[in-house]
Amino acid sequence: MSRILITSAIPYINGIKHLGNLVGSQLPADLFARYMRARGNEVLFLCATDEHGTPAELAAAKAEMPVDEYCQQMHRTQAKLAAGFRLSFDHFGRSSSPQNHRLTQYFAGKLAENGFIEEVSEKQVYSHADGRFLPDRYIEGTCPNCGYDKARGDQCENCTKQLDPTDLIDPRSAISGSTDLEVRETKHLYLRQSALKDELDAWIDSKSDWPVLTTSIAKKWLHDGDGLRDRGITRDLNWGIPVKKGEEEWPGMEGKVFYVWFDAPIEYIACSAEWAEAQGLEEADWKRWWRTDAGAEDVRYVQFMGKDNVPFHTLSFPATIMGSREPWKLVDYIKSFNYLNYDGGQFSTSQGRGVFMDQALEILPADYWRWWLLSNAPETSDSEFTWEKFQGGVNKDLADVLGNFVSRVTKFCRAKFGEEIPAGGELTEEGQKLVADLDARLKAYAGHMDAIDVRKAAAELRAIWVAGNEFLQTAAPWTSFKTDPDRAAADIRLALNLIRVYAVISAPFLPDASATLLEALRTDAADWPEDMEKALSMLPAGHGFAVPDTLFAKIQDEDREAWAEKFSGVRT
Ligand code: B3M
Ligand code: ZN
Repeated sequence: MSRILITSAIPYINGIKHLGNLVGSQLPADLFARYMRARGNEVLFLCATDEHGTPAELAAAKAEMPVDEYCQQMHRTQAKLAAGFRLSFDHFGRSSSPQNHRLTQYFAGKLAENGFIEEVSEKQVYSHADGRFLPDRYIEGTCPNCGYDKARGDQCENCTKQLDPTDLIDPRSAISGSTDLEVRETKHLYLRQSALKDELDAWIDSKSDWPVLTTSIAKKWLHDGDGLRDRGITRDLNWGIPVKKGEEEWPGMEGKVFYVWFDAPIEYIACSAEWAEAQGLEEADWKRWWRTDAGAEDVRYVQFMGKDNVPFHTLSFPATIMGSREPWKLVDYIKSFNYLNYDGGQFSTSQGRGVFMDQALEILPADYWRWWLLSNAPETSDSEFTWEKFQGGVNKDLADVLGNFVSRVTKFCRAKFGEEIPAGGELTEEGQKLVADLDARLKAYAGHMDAIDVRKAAAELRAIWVAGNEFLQTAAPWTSFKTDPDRAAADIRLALNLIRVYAVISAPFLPDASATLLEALRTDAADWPEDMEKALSMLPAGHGFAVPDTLFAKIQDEDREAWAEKFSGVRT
């Protein structure tokens, strides 16, 4: 048994997330967490809402609510949707928690103590039309790196380059569109990441097993001239974590808060403190996940995120940890994702384009979405959601293959032998072949899951379902029943047992279907099948079952067309 710490990138508070966000971090993280638990490991799976910064401020203003109330309400909404998608977080925290205030200020203090913070007089953009300093995200312009004309002052969405607002060509206010901007002087704190460059370089070099997507982005910003320049970690905003040096005031920093990207990853740690408190546990209980001097040396820490988040997780956050010169755990493996596109364009929160988590659950249960999204996860390249592909995937894999197998087996048994596992006969030759085939395939499946190769794992799982159908086709118990009912009974006994195995191994993808199947089989034996032959004889003759309702309904053409139409515009 190992101990696995899993974090998903924490979603911004500024509204309900779309399916592209979901498949890029929280959903695959959940898949992995469920799998690791099923394999008997001790798992701590954390996520939270990212509540600071201008996105929160902007969204609250739009909703005409005080920002703290807005965050509280939206946190509840996001938590409810996460539960709807069966995301099995051990804790869903908030980056605005007192725990994160304390830890963020603590890290800033340690970094200052160790000489990794510099106080800099900075030029900041003031907008006359808006009557205020403009935070980075409130400034738009052309990216100096790739020429994209809607780059934001903090990052170019198109080429992922981290930017400062003054880097933008032809800058304008995102609030008013005004170009009447003036640069004024103000003091800010900078994190001296550049002083940690060699350490970061060596650390990333030591991660030879990381996905290419992760290391290529990290290396690019590490070696790309100014990629690792020192970055401002304070902002002139009202909402956020007040700038302090540990528990002490920080002279000259009155009225300023930490930059959202400084405190957001620290929330991974703070979230475990929130979890411990919610569970009535002690400080030592969360520190054993995070401090290598407090029991975390054998923890494997895995992070999930979209590719635009990689620079912050491979450079800025590790720099924060390293610069503390304290034994906090660094990430062991970063699984990053490309983008999922929507029907010929991009999913977009700001433009309301695509399908959002609440809307998805209104039209179909979570398992349908989980399966399609995960089996089409944008791993090696961007992938695309279209209603045709979605309909095709759901109908073929879930209805025609898995659902059909369950239905045929349970209904045939009920008709010929009654609603219990039939007695008689012994493992047939086809049955033996199936056992051997499944044994090999399950190993391949587990290998892909261990490696977090999501699409490959889904493909192997589908192949395992297909193997069941093929067995049924060759064994043809409906034929053998007429001449050799014992033989038919043995094959059906195996097939019914296979449904239990399907329920167990499919649970990380399809938690609800898995529960339905186990209930129909009247068992809670959900141990991972270590020995396939044993696993396939777990339910003995005479064990009762019920024919479950249709596991997965097919998506009809009318539905597909109606949904395509409904989601073709923008959300208001
Ligand atoms: N909230 C961006 C995002 O949701 C950001 C991630 C923070 S992870 C510490 O994609
Ligand atoms: Zn760019």
